[in-house]
Amino acid sequence: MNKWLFSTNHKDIGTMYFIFGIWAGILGMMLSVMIRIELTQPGPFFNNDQMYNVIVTSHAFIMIFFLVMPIMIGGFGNWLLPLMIGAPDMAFPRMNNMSFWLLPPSLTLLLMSSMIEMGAGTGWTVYPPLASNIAHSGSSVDLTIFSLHMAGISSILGAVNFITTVINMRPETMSMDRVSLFVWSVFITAILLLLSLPVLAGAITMLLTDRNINTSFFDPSGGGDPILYQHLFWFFGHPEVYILILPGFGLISHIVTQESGKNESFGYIGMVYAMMSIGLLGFVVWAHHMFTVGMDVDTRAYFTSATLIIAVPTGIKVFSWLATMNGIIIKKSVSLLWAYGFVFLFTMGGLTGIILSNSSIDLILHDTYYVVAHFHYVLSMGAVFAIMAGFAQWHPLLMGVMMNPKWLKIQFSMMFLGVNMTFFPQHFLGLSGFPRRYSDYPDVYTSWNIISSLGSIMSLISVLMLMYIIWESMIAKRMVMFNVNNNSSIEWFQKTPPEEHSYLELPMILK
Ligand code: HAS
Ligand code: CU
Repeated sequence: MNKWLFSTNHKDIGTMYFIFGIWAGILGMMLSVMIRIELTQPGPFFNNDQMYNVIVTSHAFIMIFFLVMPIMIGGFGNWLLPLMIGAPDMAFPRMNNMSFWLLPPSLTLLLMSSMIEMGAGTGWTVYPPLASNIAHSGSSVDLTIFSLHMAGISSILGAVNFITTVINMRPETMSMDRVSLFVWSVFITAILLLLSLPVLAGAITMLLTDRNINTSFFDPSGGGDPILYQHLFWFFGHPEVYILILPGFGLISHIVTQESGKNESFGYIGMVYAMMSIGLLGFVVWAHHMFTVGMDVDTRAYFTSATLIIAVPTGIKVFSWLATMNGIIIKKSVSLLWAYGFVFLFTMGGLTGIILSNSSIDLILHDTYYVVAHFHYVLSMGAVFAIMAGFAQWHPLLMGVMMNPKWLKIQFSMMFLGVNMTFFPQHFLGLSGFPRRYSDYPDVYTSWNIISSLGSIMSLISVLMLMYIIWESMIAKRMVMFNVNNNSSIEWFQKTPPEEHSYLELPMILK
């Protein structure tokens, strides 16, 4: 009880983040299956459009705030960052506990919001006037706002903790140009969180007072402006998408370097500056999400150009990963397979982002499935593939046992096919005008929607298979051992190792 509820240990808290994130991930996945069921064929299935929108909204919130962020920053960050900089724990261990325990009540509020009244069918952007009393009376949206407040507090405390840990807890000899790229990525992510979340908090609090105490920040009839909300939201929202991917960049850099048997990543300093530029530029491109609000042409030109520039540092990262892999004898370790998949598919998603950033094209594509395809390539195949790569890489450290590598490769192949089958056709749907957040459509869109839904079933089966593989690894107890004779190798054994004394149990050496 004390070990978990009152834990101040970075590994235990990291483990709790993993369990929480996986649980939330299953929930988010079930919601996505419901979305695909509704869209498998034209005509109503659930026959409740508000409920469909509530499902879409919860799916997005859960995947962003309760799956990707907790696992990447809370799970991998807590577990690996102190180990990588040689610190005994995080800088503020009790605050670390609070960061974690704010999340379960936050998720509970979100779930409660969809059980009462009409639910929050606002999309994760919660734009007024849809999110105002006029279209969402009752308290669902208020509970969603409180949920975001709590998740935001959790993340801000976590960000302060990571920044302080990286600055203050390194050994004196470890200068910042020696720390792992994963440490850099979490450090930069934490700064983005610290600067962007308060703006979201401000925006949703203004919405809360508009809804409940008659202010009119976003209500034109009282002199307010709904576009103001969009600016505030996307000033947070765009940095947020880099918050979701930067720790993944760090995981991938670490895995690619290690599994390629190289001593350091190609262009280490370039990688650091690329992440800093992505973080910085991420704050000056927000209005590429609002090209359709009626901006003047100069503003559109600025936001298009600024957005395009992000392809440069991101290109530096992609080409540096490729250069790091260059010349190796291709080794099909599971984590490297996920990393290959990441580099390929994230780049695809990045390129559709470049297309969307052209404001005149975006006037056509905004709010279509093309956007949905774009962000699922960078998230479902970028962020989630990075998580999978990290999990395959560090599972023996986290759990002390080994998963079945052959089954993991089958699982990778199924997931790779599944997500591409789900999201590639969504580009075609978007290009032919299929709008996002609609529960029904004319016949002409049927074929690609069927293929997309079948793909999602394939991904679902592959995730269930992963759950089975994790369970099997726990009951089969293939021990992972650290070979002391040969410092660089980690080996595993079904029972006991040949020479008892030259092997250490892996979690032991790091505890
Ligand atoms: Fe994005 C919408 C543009 C990266 C996530 N994005 C979203 C949404 C999400 C999201 C969640 O400008 C939907 C939000 C909502 O609910 O409405 N995005 C970009 C651009 C990049 C980008 C330019 N996005 C991400 C990442 C995400 C993410 C990373 C999360 C993990 N995105 C947009 C735009 C919208 C948008 C518009 C609004 C659309 C709308 O209408 O609503 C870049 O950071 C991507 C850079 C990466 C690459 C690939 C590697 C680079 C190489 C270098 C060579 C390439 C060059 C380009 C020189 C570019 C290999 C040449 C161009 C060619 C076509 C060949
Ligand atoms: Cu953006």
